[in-house]
Amino acid sequence: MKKRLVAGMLVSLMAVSMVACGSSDTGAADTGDSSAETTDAGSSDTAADSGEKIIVGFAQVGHESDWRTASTNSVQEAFSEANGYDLEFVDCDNDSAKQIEAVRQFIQDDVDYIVIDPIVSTGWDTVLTECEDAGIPVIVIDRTIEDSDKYVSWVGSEFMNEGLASGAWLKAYAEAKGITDLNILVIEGSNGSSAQIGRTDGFKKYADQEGWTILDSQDGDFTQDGGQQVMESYCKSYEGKFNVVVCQNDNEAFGAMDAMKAAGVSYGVDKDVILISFDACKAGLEYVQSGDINADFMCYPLQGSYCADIIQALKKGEDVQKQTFMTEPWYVAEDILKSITYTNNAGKEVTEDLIQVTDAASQASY
Ligand code: GYE
Repeated sequence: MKKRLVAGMLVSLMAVSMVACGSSDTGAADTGDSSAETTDAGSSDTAADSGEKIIVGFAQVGHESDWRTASTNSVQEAFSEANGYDLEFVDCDNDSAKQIEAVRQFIQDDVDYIVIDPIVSTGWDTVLTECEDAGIPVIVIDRTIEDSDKYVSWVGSEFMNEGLASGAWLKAYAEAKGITDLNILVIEGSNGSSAQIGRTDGFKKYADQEGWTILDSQDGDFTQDGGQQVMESYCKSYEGKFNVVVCQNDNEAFGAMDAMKAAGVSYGVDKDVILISFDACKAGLEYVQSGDINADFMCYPLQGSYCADIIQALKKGEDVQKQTFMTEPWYVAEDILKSITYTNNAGKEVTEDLIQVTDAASQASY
């Protein structure tokens, strides 16, 4: 396909027909605009209909977590040859320089569209300007770019709301259990990623407001090894001093559980430590169900079909919306709180259900 067709195409912020899929309990697009027309994700025309392959370059973050594996699979499925695409996939191994290089290579290769899941949220304007000059539309998925708007559309999660929800849940849970003194250790995700920034800031807002003590907050790089190493050192430095551990993704939580087990610290429902996690992948939800993780805040990774729908819309010369948010449920181990109410990042007070994990819920996850 000749990409120059799309050069100069108007990309509007206005609500237009876009995508939405899934059920409310597994993640879905939230257009944030009730007037937006929606269609089932994946129902759009495939590129195969037109005969010519659409070349897409995808600069993926890496392979650090269950979330990431699901994301990669979702994009590879959406941009399969059978669907009429030729996908250039680059695993950037959590290396920002490598990711910028991958994007420059896509420009050299004259791809039709570039998809980026940005490892970090800054440092993008120069290379995105190069994409723009080459007339190649860029679609951003998952993490956000904060220092450039030279992309046509972004699909992902409101990480700040995930962090705020975790804080709102901990406040309500501690009250319900009569726990007054919260001493918290945080294992952060990869530093400088918008997922880490949003989850950290959202949770910290509650910690500041409620006067909780955050004893320490270190980078576990969203990996199981990272979570284990940080937790091993926490168990030594803060022995007997903490009763909450917040892991910014499930894989870190798996590592942290191993480290706590080895140090003789118990975690989960009515144990020494309240354990909070994010992602709610299948294995994560199984640990919520068994009571090892107290609460898990879902982040929905299956964004490939949304992305393909955006490309199909661009190809037809249609406007696309600048942002599409995933809708994400919150999962808990116990049936003691039905919902949480908090003020979200848009300044709106929302009440959201807490879902007690069942076999069906964990098996339905990614
Ligand atoms: O939470 C984590 C992954 O960017 C939302 O990256 C994503 C995060 C996800 O490695 O597991």
